[in-house]
Amino acid sequence: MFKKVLIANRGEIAVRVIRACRELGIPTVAVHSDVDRESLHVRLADESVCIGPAPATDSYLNIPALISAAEITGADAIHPGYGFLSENAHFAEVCESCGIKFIGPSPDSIKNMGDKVMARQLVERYGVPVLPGTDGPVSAEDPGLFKIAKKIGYPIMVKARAGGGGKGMRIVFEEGQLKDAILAAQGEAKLSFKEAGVFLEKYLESPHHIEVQIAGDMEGNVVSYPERDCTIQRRHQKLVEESPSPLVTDRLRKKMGKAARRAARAAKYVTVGTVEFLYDGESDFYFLEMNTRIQVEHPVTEIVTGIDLIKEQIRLAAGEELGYDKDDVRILGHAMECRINAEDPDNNFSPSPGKITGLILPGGPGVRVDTHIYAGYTVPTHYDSLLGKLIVGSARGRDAAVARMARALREFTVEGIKTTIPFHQKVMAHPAFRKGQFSTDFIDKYFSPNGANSHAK
Ligand code: MV4
Repeated sequence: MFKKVLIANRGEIAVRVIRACRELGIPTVAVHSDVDRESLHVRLADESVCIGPAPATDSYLNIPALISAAEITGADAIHPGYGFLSENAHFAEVCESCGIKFIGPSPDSIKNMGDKVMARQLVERYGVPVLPGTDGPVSAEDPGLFKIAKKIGYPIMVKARAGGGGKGMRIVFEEGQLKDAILAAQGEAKLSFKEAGVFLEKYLESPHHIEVQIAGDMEGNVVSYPERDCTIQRRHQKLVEESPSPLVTDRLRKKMGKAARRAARAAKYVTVGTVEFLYDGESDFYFLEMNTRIQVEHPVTEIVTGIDLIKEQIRLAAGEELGYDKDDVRILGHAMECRINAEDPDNNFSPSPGKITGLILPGGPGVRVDTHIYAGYTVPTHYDSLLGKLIVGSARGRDAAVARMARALREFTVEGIKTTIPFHQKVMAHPAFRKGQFSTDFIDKYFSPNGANSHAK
């Protein structure tokens, strides 16, 4: 096992990783930027190192500063959290070449899955269903373009090969829109990812976003966990996640689990990762992408299985064997997570940083809060707006979990800044949500741009 772990991240995930290390008996090193000196992860770690000024490019993305901090403190492993350098194959390579274990998959796994064209091809060869699409990048000038598109069939989605998070994507309903869409997606992809390549894929209308957590060890053993439903999103930001999905039957769960394990094998995956699928709501699902990191919503799976995924991740990175398989993993009830952001839901979810003057965290049966905030903490403007996650679980199923979430949201009080708590209360009260009847258009369909909800529509 590792002697000391450096956490190359901030916020709630840094706190979460420190907690797992503490329980494993591993000393921790926090790193922080100038403005994060008073952050909770700095207080909870055994040691801390300031790695630079507030902008992430100068601190949390500063590879030389991170490697120096690990060397100075004698850390033999780095946990990247999510975001920042967590899916950066170059960083994983630098760690490796410095004799520091990157707590994540190999640089090759990260590279292969980061390229959405390669990922599609790789998993398809392992028998994972993918939507009809191109095997490589396309150009607006390609003389065979319309023929290729016709064969896929409209509507078509143009997607960035370096994509993810909804950037560099365009929907095309007819031939006349195709070239402009390719050019626009290429421009956006170039700006966002410094890589202009785009590919075509059949567009699936009003799908469900279902993802399957997987884990793999160095012996090639893989396991899949029950799915998470992440269909409730706004502009590609997930807002509510739950497990199991209200839509997924036992039969479908088995099929998706098998497909996810195949994708994990295709990537030669070690540690924990996630296979994302689009589900048509009837009988078919398709590989979307693989996330080669721990995700924000991992606690939903932890609550519904009783397995600590961060501990699993660290253990597997250290070379330990998985020691169990899919049939050993049980669904213990229903779990749900609401992301609590420093955003004003009545003002188009605009950022709301500032000082938290008062704070009451919810508690009681089946309630977990993963957060780095405290009364007196100032939310900086420089980073994402996630304040924390409210996670609930109930052995009695989805209705009980929704009731528990609504109860916990009522208790949750953050003073001094605006948060998404009132928005989540409206979601929990919404009849369609309560019935589990929603697809990716839920927010647009039921919540008007200013945040006022309408049950009438
Ligand atoms: C799609 C799709 C429909 N068809 N691909 C959104 C984020 C990015 N990872 C991929 N996304 C989508 N890809 C095909 N072929 C619809 C989406 C999509 C979406 C997916 C899941 C949850 C919410 C969404 C909102 C808009 C679009």
